[in-house]
Amino acid sequence: MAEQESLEFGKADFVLMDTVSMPEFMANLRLRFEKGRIYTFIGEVVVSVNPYKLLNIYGRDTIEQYKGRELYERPPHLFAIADAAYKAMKRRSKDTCIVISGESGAGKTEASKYIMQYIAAITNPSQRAEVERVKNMLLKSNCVLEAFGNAKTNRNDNSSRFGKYMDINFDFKGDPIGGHINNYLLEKSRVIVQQPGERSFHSFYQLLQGGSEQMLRSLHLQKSLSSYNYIHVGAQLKSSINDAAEFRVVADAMKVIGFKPEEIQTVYKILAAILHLGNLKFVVDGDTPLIENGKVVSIIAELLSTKTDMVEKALLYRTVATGRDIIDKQHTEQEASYGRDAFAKAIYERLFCWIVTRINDIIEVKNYDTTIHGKNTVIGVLDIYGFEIFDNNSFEQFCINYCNEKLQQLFIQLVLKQEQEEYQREGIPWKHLCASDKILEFDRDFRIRHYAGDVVYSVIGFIDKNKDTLFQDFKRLMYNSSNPVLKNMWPEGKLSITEVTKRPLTAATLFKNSMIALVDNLASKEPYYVRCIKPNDKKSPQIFDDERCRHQVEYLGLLENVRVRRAGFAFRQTYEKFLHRYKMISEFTWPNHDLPSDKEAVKKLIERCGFQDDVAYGKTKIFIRTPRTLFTLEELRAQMLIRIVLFLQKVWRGTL
Ligand code: AOV
Ligand code: MG
Repeated sequence: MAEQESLEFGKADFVLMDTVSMPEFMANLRLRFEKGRIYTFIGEVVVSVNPYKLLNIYGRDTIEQYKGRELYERPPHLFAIADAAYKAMKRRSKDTCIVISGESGAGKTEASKYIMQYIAAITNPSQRAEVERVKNMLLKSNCVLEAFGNAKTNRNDNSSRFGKYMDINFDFKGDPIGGHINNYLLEKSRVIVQQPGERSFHSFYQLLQGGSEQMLRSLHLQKSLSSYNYIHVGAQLKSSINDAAEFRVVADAMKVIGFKPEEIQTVYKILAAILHLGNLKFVVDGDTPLIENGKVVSIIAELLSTKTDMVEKALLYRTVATGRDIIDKQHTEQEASYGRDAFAKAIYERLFCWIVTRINDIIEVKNYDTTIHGKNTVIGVLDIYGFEIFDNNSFEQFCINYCNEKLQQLFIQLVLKQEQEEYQREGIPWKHLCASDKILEFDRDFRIRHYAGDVVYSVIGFIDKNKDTLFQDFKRLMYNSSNPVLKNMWPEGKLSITEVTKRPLTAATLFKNSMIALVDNLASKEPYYVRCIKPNDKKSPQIFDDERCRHQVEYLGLLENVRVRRAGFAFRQTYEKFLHRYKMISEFTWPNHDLPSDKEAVKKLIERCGFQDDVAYGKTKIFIRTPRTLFTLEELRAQMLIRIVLFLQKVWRGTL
């Protein structure tokens, strides 16, 4: 049980509810939210409600309170979970992972950043320069990835449009020595079009608002956002983020991480080339499409370090092999527009993947010899795009929601499995419990009953996005760029038309495979969970929308989680810690016991209080079934402490 805060803040652990019911769960969640207590435990799971305001609970003093403490010793907090994952990794050399889930805007990304800050703050006490460097890079990589992978959506002003799994590697001392990022399917369609009220990726606005006049001039850009077709929908939106200031922060971060000046320059050139591509117009002359604004083609060619006529050719023709002949087939206007957009999306996606690869090159563990230094262990932090339902849901929402579906299944499996394993380890019999499995149902109009709600998917563009065709000509164009940074991003452009025979896997297949690998990876580690809840749809710190919250509690399976936890034993503690807290209750254990083991002493204490039917004795831990027993123990302890204090006062005054 979490250290008891005053009851006015509600129950710090849902397993301590008097009855496991939705009304009681919601009343506790609401009370805690209103009192600014946004975190609550369910055993070892942290439930978090987005406060939508800055809370003074992440500072150095709070970090100190959690450092090295057991999960239950302090009030619920992300830091308690981070510390538990860190301790398991350090003490037991276990690879652990922290899985953060919840719907879009529920607070996953913020949670992942606080967790990383915590880990950075509690490690490297000896201030080794190399470890400090690694920590700094791990933290700095976040803002670069957010600039290129996050965007304002109607659900969240800083919505992650890619999935991120980050491993942090630790040496035998428990200090970070490197890391690795896996990124999952970026929502690249956003590069060319956004829904009303949404923006493209932050990076475009940052460049236009924050780039110096001289830089913009060299990129042939002007500050006015609405001049660019690809971003004009979101151009008028007021952002809660200061794009110009962020531009400088991101540029600085790229420098600190170790991006070379020519690499940073290429990043800006690619962004500019994409904006210009969006302004390209095709006109039809007879059957032949032509480019209306030829000047733009030469700007794109200059930015991508290639030739104008080659860009033009790639936009208007595609090379096809018919038998032994190779011919240039002219596009229709529709094909040319499709090709242009596919190219813009592809170069942005390639840029994003390249940024991740570069960060990985730099932060990857180097020169670590396990034969000398011992095992190198890992904590993984998963922050993925949350479940989302928009007015118009397409292929991207399908993938995002599929991903959340997989994670939910994993949660159900692992929470049960973990509980089962703990009992087996401790030699306590386990009764099998069924969690309510939620299975996908398809009916014909692409309505899918997800665990978090029904979603209707629009079929328009679905197949195209899944096929994700990019004409080979664009790949060759990029491979032949005289800018080596760009060329390196497109190695497959090396292949000639006759060598490209294999049909590429569809986007959905690639995504599915990456999700299977992710789930296998998570399942091989010891998991810790943060379950995030969004209190309202207005981004307001004041509103606790009962209906919205209840829905999330339902689909996240939190009530089942409490039941699983309580069906077994609500509370467990090592014998040593248990005695430390309760030994004053019994004359057999106070001030010290003379029994052969702590386990025997705990048995004696429990029998003395008459709770023997409500507990089980594991190998190293005592398990208590009902919270009532725990409360009574707490009450007895409090009474004894008062008596001890009174006794000591009398001794002190000499009145005994
Ligand atoms: P998400 O990661 O879960 O959504 P975020 O972590 O981006 O959601 O949170 C959304 C916004 O809520 C943030 O930009 C903050 O303004 C606010 N917020 C979240 N957590 C906190 C906190 N602990 N303290 C203060 N404000 C917070 V998505 O990426 O859309 O699924 O794909
Ligand atoms: Mg996010």
